[in-house]
Amino acid sequence: MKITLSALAAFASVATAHFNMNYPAARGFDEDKLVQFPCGSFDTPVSNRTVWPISNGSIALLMGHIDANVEVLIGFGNDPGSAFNTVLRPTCTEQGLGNFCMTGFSIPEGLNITDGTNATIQVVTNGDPDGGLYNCADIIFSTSAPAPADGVCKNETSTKTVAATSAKQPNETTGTTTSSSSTPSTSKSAAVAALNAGFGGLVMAGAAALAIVL
Ligand SMILES: [Cu+2]
Repeated sequence: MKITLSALAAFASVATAHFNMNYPAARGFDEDKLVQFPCGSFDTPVSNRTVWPISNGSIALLMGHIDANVEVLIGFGNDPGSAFNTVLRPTCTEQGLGNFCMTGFSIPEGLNITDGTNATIQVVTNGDPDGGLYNCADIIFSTSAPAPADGVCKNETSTKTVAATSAKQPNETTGTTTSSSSTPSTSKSAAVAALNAGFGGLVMAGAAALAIVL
């Protein structure tokens, strides 16, 4: 894998983080406890929720692995606990260090989500080398939610997204270390089904979901 100078520069600036969730604001961040399901050791929702739209929402991450499988889930209510049962974005593979902006999130129809509904977004990436890494953000839905400020949700020029290299969830990339209790079975099967539907078995040759241990 070729690493460019700009990628190295980005690497230097984010060298200590697995990944950060910058927008909506993460519930909290502890690098050493990011492996703890469901929210990287932050089990209690915050009171200052980010106002987030029901359609066309965006999520800004800061990636510290040169290659990561990323999945976005959501749990509805004031405190979903670990019930992140709805897949907002099936697993994709992100490549490149630094800023990663995901856009176009819309809440599936039929869930009765209205202005004022609370929820928590969970972003899962694969660990280094196995298990998962978790960041959560508490939100309140509003059809008049402001867009993130300029520059908050952006991509490095080297960032790209490709079809997932595995039909499994990011936290079970190796398929051996995830206990059945660590992930709701409903979201797991939904994610796999969505993956199979969305990518039709497409396999990226040689992309071995390389996770650099930082
Ligand atoms: Cu890491």
